[in-house]
Amino acid sequence: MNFSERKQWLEQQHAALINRPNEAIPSFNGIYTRYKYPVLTGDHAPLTWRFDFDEQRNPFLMERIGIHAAFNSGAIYLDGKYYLVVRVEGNDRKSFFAVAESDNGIDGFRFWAEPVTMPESDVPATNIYDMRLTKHEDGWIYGLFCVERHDDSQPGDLSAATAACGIARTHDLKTWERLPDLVTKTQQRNVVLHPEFVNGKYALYTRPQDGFIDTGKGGGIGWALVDDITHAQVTEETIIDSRFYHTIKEVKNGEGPHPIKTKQGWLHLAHGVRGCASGLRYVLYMYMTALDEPWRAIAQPGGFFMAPEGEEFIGDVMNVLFSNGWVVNEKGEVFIYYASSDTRLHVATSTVNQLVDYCLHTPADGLTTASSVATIKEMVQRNK
Ligand code: M1P
Repeated sequence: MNFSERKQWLEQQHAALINRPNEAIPSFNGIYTRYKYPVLTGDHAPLTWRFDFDEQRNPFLMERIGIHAAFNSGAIYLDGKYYLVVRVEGNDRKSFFAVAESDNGIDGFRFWAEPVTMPESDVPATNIYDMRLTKHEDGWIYGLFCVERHDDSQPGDLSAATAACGIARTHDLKTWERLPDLVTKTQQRNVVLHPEFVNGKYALYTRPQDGFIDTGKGGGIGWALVDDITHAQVTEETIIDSRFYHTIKEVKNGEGPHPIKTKQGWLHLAHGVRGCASGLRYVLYMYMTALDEPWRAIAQPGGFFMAPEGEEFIGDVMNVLFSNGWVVNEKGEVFIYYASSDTRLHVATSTVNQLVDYCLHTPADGLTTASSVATIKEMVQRNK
């Protein structure tokens, strides 16, 4: 193939991928519907990000910048369109944010022409990722994300890192105002802004952690109120969703996107992590909190809501499902954007009514085998 033939071939391949219709997979569990294809992968990244199309500079028309993953995405539904702020990762292991949009939320996602330029805070970051989008009642759209820097207190350890919560806000997903990072006593990842003021304050779901990977004494998902989002500081933090021995969230957990408001309470999506012989296993779970007290749990369905299946097991970091984005449209349909194995992004669809029913009627984890067996037997009895 000469240069122009190869260019045409690349464009055809890319167009076939990004125009591929998605297909619903009939749902056996009746709780949500999975889809055949991921909504985004690294290969969906525009060719102009990856190839220099000048024949003089790139006579072999080789890829100059590799993009290997598109995953953990913030999501927002605005004026009838589905927007994702995607964590895109280059072959150089740097994550960055890029916006993609779709008319129907299940296929046809297109990246905007250029990635997001996120302004730096006072101390520049090495890596930023996992944005949670919140359209807050103060009128701004906030993006809270993880800011990773080398831990310079350990100069001899090249893997020593710190995680903090970066905060930025926008009205159009194009121009971002960067605010100072959240000030907290511990490291933080998976911090999420609640969409409403609570007692006149901004409210955060937090995830205190002693180390960059290890949560240590951090007991689970926390709750904190903040007076001023432009100088956000956590002074008091209460654990509202704890980790437990021999559960899907034994090692750690973290809030997903901000909760969805329903008549019956706030619907929460989170991830839980346990350790096993093959490493850490990340699954998604749900819980519900009271409408007037979003920190008070009213339903804690036992076990995982979604776990890796098929190709979802495989990728850069195996055996991981992670979600930091979901949206609800005016029909009450819920679009859950979940990533598999830190590599690709999928959608699952459900409805607010189904998810509330799931939360209110799935038995809680009784924390022992005896309790699980008794729960099954109760249902068998009722079914007789
Ligand atoms: O690699 C799995 C996930 O690990 C981290 O999540 P957590 O802080 O809960 O362990 C994050 O780096 C996340 O991006 C990643 O998907």
